[in-house]
Amino acid sequence: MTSPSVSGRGGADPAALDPEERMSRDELTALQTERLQRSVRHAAGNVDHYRRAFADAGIDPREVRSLDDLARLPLTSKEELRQNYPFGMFAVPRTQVARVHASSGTTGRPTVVGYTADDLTTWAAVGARSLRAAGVRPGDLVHNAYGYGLFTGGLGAHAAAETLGCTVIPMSGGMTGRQVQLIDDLKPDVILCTPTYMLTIIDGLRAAGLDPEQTSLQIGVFGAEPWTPALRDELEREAGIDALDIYGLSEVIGPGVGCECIETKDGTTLWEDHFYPEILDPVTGEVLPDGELGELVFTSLTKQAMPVIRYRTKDLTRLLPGTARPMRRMERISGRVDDMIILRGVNVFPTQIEELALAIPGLSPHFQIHLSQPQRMDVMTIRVEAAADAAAVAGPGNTLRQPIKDRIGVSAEVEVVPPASLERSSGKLRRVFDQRAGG
Ligand code: DLL
Repeated sequence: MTSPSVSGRGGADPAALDPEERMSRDELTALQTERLQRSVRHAAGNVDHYRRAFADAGIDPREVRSLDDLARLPLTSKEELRQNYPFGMFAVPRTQVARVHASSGTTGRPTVVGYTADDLTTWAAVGARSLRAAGVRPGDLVHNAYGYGLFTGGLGAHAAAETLGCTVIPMSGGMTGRQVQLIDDLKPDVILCTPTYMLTIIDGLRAAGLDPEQTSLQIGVFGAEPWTPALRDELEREAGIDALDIYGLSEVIGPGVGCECIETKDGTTLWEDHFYPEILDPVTGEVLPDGELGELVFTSLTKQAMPVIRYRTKDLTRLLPGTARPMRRMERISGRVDDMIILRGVNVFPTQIEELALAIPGLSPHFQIHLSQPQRMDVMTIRVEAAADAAAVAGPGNTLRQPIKDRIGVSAEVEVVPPASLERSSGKLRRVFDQRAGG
């Protein structure tokens, strides 16, 4: 599924890579093992939660010698981080914490994460490594439209680009008209934002009478929400850019846990020298072999302020062998366990709808999924905008209903709505609106 480079940019010069990116699997395993031992002792020695969890599981942290021993350690959930709100998971005194971020919990308390000055350096380094993998080069002008503030995207991507040696435009999200103007005036090479916000920027360029394909932009590094290869094709075609996938989460470090490499565009290479991945069966908690679909779990190997041991991300993916780098890749996230819709017993992810809607010429990628329960029966209604240039509005809706039935196995109502009528977001987009009892 490798799509060719649109911008003509290729992979990084091997001499520019970090030594860890070129390590053989054996060298990497040795480094991971040594770092794992240190990280486990650091967590168990300095965080009450881990001290207790290890004791409850009857594990002496000094017994953790190999990567295989990891499977014996207790898992960590977001709920446990919440229970230790705000600073209970820190392994260093608060005065040594240089910065905090918080992830916006959709319900209840947010999760606070912290970084020492060294952690911030590590984060900027893996972020710079990510952007370099995506084809960004020192000297590039980078338009950063991830939100600045407690959200990890803006400041994380900012430090990554600066560390790589780029010139950064700290736009943050929102004020699309202004984003469009600055893209036209400053002529950035690279844009960083969520993939759905890039769609909004493309619409904004058009509304301003500009041709999105003709801007100065060559590369977009998109993440923070699930998106599909079909949306990559759309963004590449509409904006004339290479569109690369960057992954991360606040609890593990932020953007830059892994990133796609421009020379292969075949899934996110995970920076395994800092974050050790496992895939679990989300129900039984059993570790699954590489290649199997399950919940992604990370153990931090170098973090000081807030080490995480076997943290359950709730993201569903599979681990794949390395290609552009010896480190392993993961397949695009198909969705979060939380976002999975269970409709009359069938599991549905918004990414499946995205893929099918994008295959129909008269439809746009802007859609919402509404779930309701008239007469106690679950009903899924897809509200999707017609493409701006669609001749007929009613026709394409019918053409979406059938592939949903054939490919996903559920019946859905499809309402085609006028262009630009659905809500946009400058950050993570909400796709699912569940009005069912208990939804
Ligand atoms: O969204 C980190 C980030 C910022 C990544 C900017 C990339 C770019 P959180 O707000 O803590 O951190 O949300 C983390 O977002 O567990 C996934 O569910 C989702 N996510 C992040 N990147 C991707 C991606 C940031 N590339 C949660 N594909 C994660 C799919 C993603 N989902």
